[in-house]
Amino acid sequence: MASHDILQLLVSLPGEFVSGERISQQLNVTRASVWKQIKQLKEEGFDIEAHTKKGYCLRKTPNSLNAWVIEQMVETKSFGHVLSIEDKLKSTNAKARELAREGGIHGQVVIAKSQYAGRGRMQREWQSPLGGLWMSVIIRPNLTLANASKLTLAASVAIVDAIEELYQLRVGIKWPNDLLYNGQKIAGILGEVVGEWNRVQTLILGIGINANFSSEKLGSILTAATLKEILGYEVDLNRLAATILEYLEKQVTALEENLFEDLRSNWMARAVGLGEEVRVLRGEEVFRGVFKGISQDGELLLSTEQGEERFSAGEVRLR
Ligand code: BT5
Repeated sequence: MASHDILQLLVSLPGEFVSGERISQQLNVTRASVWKQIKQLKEEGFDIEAHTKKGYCLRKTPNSLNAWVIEQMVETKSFGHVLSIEDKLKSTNAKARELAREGGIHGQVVIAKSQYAGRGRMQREWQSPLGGLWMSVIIRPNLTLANASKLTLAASVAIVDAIEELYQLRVGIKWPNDLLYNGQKIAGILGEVVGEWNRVQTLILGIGINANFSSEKLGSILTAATLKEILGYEVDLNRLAATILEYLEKQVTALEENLFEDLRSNWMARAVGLGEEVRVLRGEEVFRGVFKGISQDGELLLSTEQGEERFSAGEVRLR
């Protein structure tokens, strides 16, 4: 923790050298301890320039995931203020559930650098190699159950907005929770209610983004792409996490204030297959029709030969 006090000091003086002596006096630690902690920070990926006479200067924070960096970056009321990063987890959603049961707070975040049993919907597998952003947020919203189902829509729009702001990349949303670029999946969302279904007190929002790895790592999944492949460079995962949390908090707050219309139109502006003939799978059933949009209750609207069908769960297949 003390090393973060050093960071705090260096960050507060951007581009300036701070002498070892000043650090040791201000933080009441020995010069040797300052040196040791700077060494540790460098190993964590902080680019700190050391000069024998002038002292230390923080040049750049690391691209790789770092809880302290995200906490400093994030400009939110509560999202991401409590945040932990693990090297490897079964699933961040499973971990967030545990944390929620132990009293985890609204907006608390858990991130894993890799997951060995990441989950998609309906117990499907979610491949989560190193280099991705695998993150779950505990949400204790002030929402009815009906409105809580709109949180996945809110999360989709939040991620799309973040990716557009950071990389000027326009990503499409395939109902209900796939984010696509040129038809390839780059991110998925898994919303799960903790506790009883008839009362939403806590929801875990799992977000998986294929960021800094090559899609070859995904083995047999051929319909995926990663940000690194699309952009041609590695993205700053801390900035990505922080920006998503900012947009997510805004969207969740808007939902709590019953402002669904903006979200609905933003969602539809990004929807893939809107106005087109699609198939919707619900369990064993297959429906064909024209994808008309999202209702005021957040359901998918399909115009079929038999009339209008509404779906709150299922899968869309594009032509
Ligand atoms: C999803 O499910 O898209 C939800 C994915 C949520 C993942 C996050 S990561 C953090 C948190 N912790 C978790 O354990 N989960 C959440 P679904 O729509 O059911 O899509 C699953 C399908 O996507 C699989 O059956 C594969 O075909 C495909 N798939 C698996 N891994 C993928 C990947 N990394 N990229 C693209 N497609 C993938």
